[in-house]
Amino acid sequence: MAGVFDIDLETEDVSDTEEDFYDDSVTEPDNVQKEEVELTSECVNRDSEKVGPDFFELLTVLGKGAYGKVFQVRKVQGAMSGKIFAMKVLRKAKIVCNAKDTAHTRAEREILETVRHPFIVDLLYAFQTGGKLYLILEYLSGGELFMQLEKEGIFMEDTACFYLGEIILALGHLHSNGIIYRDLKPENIMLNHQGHIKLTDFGLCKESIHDGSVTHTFCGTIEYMAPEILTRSGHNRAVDWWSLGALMYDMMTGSPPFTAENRKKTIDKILKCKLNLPQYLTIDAKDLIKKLLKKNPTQRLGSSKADCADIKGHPFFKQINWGDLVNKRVEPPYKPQLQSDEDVSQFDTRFTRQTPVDSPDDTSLGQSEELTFAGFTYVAPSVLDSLKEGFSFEPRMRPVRRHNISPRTPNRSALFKCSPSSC
Ligand code: ISQ
Repeated sequence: MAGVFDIDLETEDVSDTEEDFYDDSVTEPDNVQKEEVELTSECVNRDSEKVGPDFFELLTVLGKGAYGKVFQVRKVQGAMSGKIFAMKVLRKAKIVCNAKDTAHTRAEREILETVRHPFIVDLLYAFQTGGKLYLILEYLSGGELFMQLEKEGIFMEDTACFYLGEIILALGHLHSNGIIYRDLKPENIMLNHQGHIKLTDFGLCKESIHDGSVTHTFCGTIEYMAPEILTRSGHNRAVDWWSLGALMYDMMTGSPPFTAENRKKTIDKILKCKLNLPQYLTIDAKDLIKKLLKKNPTQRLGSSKADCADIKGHPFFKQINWGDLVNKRVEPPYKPQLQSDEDVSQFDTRFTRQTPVDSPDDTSLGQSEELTFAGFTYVAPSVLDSLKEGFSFEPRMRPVRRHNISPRTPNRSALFKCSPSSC
């Protein structure tokens, strides 16, 4: 999880052309009686929303990593009681060991507070105990996009076009806020209950071991990483467009563009191998992949000041109405088959079968370490709004179709790998 977001220090202005998300043309009728209530985060915290671990009932384990766990939880007190969330729990002691991870944890919390976008996960609360940090995020019952891809094998081009379009809008929004996502990969792309994309950072810290070698510095998935990240030769937001190209290739062929039997060889291929594109792709798809997977970032599509606008204008996306897409007026290609708001059928049973336990950890850190996490606590403006409006959540029932999910095999399509002759 750490190491996912970068604050881009470039000061150039990347205009965000999709600020019209959500239709606010609906105005309140004049005859609605309104009571003015002033709500600040202090009064919410004092009266009803001094949120802590006890406010959440653990339901299911959704994922695990070196730094902690993600649970499905139900809020059992205060505002939004009964509603289902995802709760990401991080151990402070593991994070403070590494200055970089501390900075990244902070960055994640701050970025999720700042960045609101239809295709980026929503942060509702953040709080801490002596030993742990908690992030309460919207629950994304559709699971990982790549679970869907595993089921399908490959996506048809119009399906890939929809998902890539939503991802481009999310990345463009991050870039316009000076943020580089840097770690776009299948595990971080999830679906909500309707089947829309949500970028999350579910990796639970994949970047903690540094032994000086390129191979071991990156502990998570490296197949989607841009060459300039792997060589640590300095990077900018163009790295996200490389990763998008790698994802696009994966969606349409069944595996990432550069793969090998071990990490070192995979890195070698990313750095040196010529791209091999299967014949069955359309001319537009091939052209876009080629332009995104340019090893030299200055030649890569999306690297200009126009950023995502250059990609959105590519013929591969000619059918997309970007205004409709950002406002979720385009029907997703797959609607997750869910029984209820609590359904975890789209998550890996290796996790969901475990008994959920958030082990008590009230270890006190030293004063300076504690300062590291000062200001972590957070209540989202949307939570304050919901209190104002007397929010209530009715459980929704949905039709059911249970799937037998098979793990995605790395050699799902070994057909189009780069051959030694193309290196
Ligand atoms: C939301 N729902 C399920 C799992 C999640 C993991 C990480 C971030 C948000 C999530």
